[in-house]
Amino acid sequence: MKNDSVKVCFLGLGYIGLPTAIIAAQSGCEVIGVDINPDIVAKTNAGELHIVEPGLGDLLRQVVASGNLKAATAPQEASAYFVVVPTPFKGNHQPDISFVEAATRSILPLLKEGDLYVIESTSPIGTTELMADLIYTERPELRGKINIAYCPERVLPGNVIYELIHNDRVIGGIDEASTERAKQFYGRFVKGTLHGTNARTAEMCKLTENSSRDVQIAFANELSLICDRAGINVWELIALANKHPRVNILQPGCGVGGHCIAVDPYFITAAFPDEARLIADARSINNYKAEWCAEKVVNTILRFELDNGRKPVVAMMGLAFKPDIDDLRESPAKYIVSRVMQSCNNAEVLVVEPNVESHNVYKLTDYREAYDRADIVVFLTAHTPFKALPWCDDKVILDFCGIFKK
Ligand code: SAJ
Repeated sequence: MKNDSVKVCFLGLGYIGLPTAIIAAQSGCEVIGVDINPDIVAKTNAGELHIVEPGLGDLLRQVVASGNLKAATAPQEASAYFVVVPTPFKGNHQPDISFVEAATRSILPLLKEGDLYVIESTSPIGTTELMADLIYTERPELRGKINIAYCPERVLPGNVIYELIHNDRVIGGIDEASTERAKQFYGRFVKGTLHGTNARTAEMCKLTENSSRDVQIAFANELSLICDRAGINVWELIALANKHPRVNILQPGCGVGGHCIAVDPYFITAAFPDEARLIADARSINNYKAEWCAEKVVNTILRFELDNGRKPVVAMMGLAFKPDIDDLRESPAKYIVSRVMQSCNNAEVLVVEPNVESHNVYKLTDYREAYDRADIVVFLTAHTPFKALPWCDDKVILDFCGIFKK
């Protein structure tokens, strides 16, 4: 890591912006972290992490104490600006780049010759060129005098510090000088290889990575539906098929959640509806899998009541969108729990999520107590502690995420 100081401004202190700002500060940059939320700014300046990420709290305290990271609600003049704000989609699955645009507009008065401007937010193809047009329209004297690039993040929540430093990065400038300039910056703290390309390819590369995973998960989910009808254990089937040297099938689950894989493919399908058929089908299959799981639970509850003449106790195991995290956003497990709660007043439903202390809608039950009491156990998220629970022949077990596999 180089120690020569450079002043940089990160716009957005969320799940990606904050860790990247911290790592940049640790590499010797003087970092201004900007967020429109004053609570996030206050917490960050107090050295308190507002997200859950192993190991990051200590690093934050170090860079705040050293003075290398300061948070603010408005941007300040710097020599490099990084846009790391959310890009959600609107009701019709059209991407919403209004936060990227607002962040870009906020630095327009500060930009000067020689500056670097980088978008990290997942963005539809053409966003970097669009923002370049915006900058040059408002500040025509800067045309050709600043560097503009797109560099998507690729880190996995839970392993962010390691991946920020060690993952390869794809860096696409609007021209070669911009690519080189951005590569120089990321070279301060990235140990992975920095791959240069153009902005459109870099934008599409990010969308491709997450769409590829979505398509592969959809294949596993489709197999799980077929196997359910065919009376085949899908976990055993996939394990056996994966013994082939060139087959590597992912795992089925109760749907795809989070704010990346369940979102990014729509940035392709919205722009290329005629061509992106497989990508669109994968989205439908993964969305349908959550519906299918909810229906299966509701039907199992009805059958139990018919067979036993009483309401069952049902344990819904897991609310997070993937194993061993506390993140419940866009979680198919949470969706299934709400569907079952709405449809079934003929059951006592116990909701379990060992990674969070409390929930504003559901009263949470300890996972062991819920498992002991339940007539019907529904595994939604493959949290590690669930795997130590004993198999019980006298319970109906709906294992949507492969806790017991055999
Ligand atoms: N899932 C399955 N079966 C699997 C793997 C995952 O059903 O075999 C489900 C998970 O349960 C979860 C969803 O997919 O609901 C997404 O989880 P994930 O672990 O696949 O991905 P994310 O959303 O945590 O992070 C992804 C990563 N992208 C890829 O692996 C291509 C990460 O590298 C990106 O940085 C991140 O999206 C992002 O920010 O875009």
